[in-house]
This record gives sequence, C-alpha cells and structure tokens, in this order.
Amino acid sequence: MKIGITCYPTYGGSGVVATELGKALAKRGHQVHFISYALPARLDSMAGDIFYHEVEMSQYPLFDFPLYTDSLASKMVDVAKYHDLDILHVHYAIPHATSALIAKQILAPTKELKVITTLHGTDVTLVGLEPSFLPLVKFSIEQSDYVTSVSRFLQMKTYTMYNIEREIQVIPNFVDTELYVRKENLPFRKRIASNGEKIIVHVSNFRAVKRVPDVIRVFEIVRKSIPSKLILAGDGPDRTESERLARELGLQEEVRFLGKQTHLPEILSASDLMLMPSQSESFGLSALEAMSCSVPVVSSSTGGLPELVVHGETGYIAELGDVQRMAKYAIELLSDDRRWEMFSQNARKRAVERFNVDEIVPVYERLYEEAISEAKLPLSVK
Ligand code: GMT
Repeated sequence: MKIGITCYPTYGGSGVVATELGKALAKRGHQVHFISYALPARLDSMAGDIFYHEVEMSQYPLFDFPLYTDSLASKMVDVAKYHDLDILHVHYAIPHATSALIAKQILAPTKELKVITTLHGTDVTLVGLEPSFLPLVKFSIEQSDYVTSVSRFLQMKTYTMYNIEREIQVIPNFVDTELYVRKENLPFRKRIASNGEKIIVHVSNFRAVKRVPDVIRVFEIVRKSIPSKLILAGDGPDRTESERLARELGLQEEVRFLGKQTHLPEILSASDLMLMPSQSESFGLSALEAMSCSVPVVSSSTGGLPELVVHGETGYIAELGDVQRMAKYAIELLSDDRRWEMFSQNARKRAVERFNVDEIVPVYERLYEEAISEAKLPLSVK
C-alpha cells in the first residue's frame, strides 16, 4: 500500500507513535510518505520505502499568521496525486484532519483518498474543546473515513464531549519490544548511581499536564527511605520551574535533568521505577516504553493510564496529586527485591503480550485494507 502519514514532528507522543508506525509499515513492505513541517524526530532510519515531504510555508506580508492548515492541505494534494496514495493517515486532529479533508475534497473528482484520523489526547480533551476549534474538530471527526483513538478512555471522551455518534475504533499505542528491552550492567547506570542507589525515571515533554513538580516531590519523600537518584528525560515549558524546585529542596546532587534524549532504551534499562503523575494522559506511551524495559510504573489514575498500568501487578496507581501515596508505593517496590522482580516481569510481559508492535501494526493494516476495498466499490453500492 502507499500510505501518507501526517504528524507533529516533535518529541510528543503522537509524533512518536506516527513515526514508529510509518517505520514499521515500511519494514512490512509498504511505501510510506511523511508529510510535515519538519523531519519527524524519531525518523532516524530510512529503512524501507520511506519518503519525507516538507510543507513549504509562504511568508507573504499580508499574512499576519502562518497559514499552515492550507499549506499542509496543498502538500497533501500534491503527494497524494503524484505518488498515488491509497490512504492518508493523520495523527492529532488539529489541524491535520481538517487539512486532510480539504485535500480529499480537492482530489475527489479524480481519485478517492481515504482519510484516517487518529485521536491522541489533548486534541480532544483540551485544545479541541476551545470554542475557536470545537466545531472544526467535531466536523473533522465526523467526516474522516475512519477514526481511531489510542484508548477506551479517549474513545468515550470523544463520544460524550463532542456528541459524536459514528464509530471510533480503539487501537492502543505500541512498542518495539525488541528495541525496548532491558540491558543489564550499563555504564550509564554506574555513572548515575555509583554507590548502587536505585534509579527513578520520568520521561515527558514537561508540559503542565505532566506535573513534573509532583515527580520531584515524590522523589524527595522516597530518598529519605531509599538511597536513590532521579533522572528526568525530555524538555518543555516546566523544565526551568522543575529545576528550581529541585534546587530549592536541596536535591541538585540527586536529580539529573537529561534534556531531550534519543537513547531511551538505555536510559529506561538503567532505571528501577518510572513515575507518571500526569493530570491528563490518554494512554501514556512513555510508561509503555518503560514497561517494555521491565520497569514498573507508579502513575496517577487519570485518563487511559489504568488501561495500561495494572495496579498491584505492573505498578501502582494513585489519585491525581497524591504524592504521599505515590511515594509510599515507590518505597514498597524499591525496598522489596522479590516484589520488584515480580512487577518488573509482569510489566515486560504485559508490554510484549498486549502492546507489541507486531500485534498492533497489523490492526492498522487491516483498517487500511478495509478503507481501500471500500474506495474501490462502484459508486452505486456506496
Ligand atoms: O495530547 C497530547 O498531549 C499530545 C500527544 C503528544 O503528541 O504528545 O500526547 C498524547 O498522545 C500520546 C500518543 O498516543 C499518548 O501516549 C499520550 O498519553 C497523550 N498525551 C496526553 O493525553 C496528555
């Protein structure tokens, strides 16, 4: 199949899922065309038939604001037409689904381009609800040929918040469990925890919804009972404030901010526990990547996290903002080697059995096949 993929090219989870999906599809023999304003961060290999098309932005003086939605739609038309795309799969509704629907309409007289929209999170639960976006998001969800969401939580939120009646299929995030697998005796671990301390990890884009200050407050309690270090990978608006908090609490020697990282399997493999205290999380891809590296997770109970983290088996779930309880759970796990070993194995097993790239990518493939066979039906039976 020839598949166009549009996503945010940054380190956010939707861009990561879209890019990993494109890479996996290319490995399985499909031709994949990424269409975005920059090269997706995780597009680190061009293994297989992968193309990248950059959206050109006009700087015309009359435009006070960049017209990205329009330029993206034009680029989609171009790529779909000249590379004869079968499918356009857009990740994150705003504005990608809208651009895709415009492209679909432009192409309609000559070609039926099927649009699949994957909802990832704040496109539905936060930004999408703003009055300046809501009618467009609702329209885009209703008019896409197929819509998927990354968790049951997000599916239900979309139905209720936008009063949507059409079908939304749940296809969860996935992980390459061969790449994200625990490696032992890493020099990185020895460097961070030279006295054999436990390592707690947090990975995010440091937006307010991730509640990074909660991570630091949980760690402050844990380290009083367990010799430990905290590593934080990623960057974003709350990083400066989080660094300030760590200094204010006198933790600067114990907390290390790594910034944006591409070596996540190594970082996660060196870790004993992940903290994800998010205020909103439709799935929690970083938690899945940690679980795949045999790292148990202590998370908040928000959004789709309970669909991933099994309380008392692969980690623990606490109420949003309850740093005392999260710390208690972390101490319980880190102070009991047998319990940790069991949770660690359970986490890995769940990632491999339920969220493996080899299980989930074929689900997308089947959806594409269904869409294509529908496009081939004569008009009289549609
Ligand atoms: O919705 C967002 O915040 C953006 C998006 C992103 O690009 O980071 O994140 C969402 O998509 C990920 C991949 O599907 C999910 O794993 C994240 O849980 C989700 N983030 C939120 O819901 C906050």
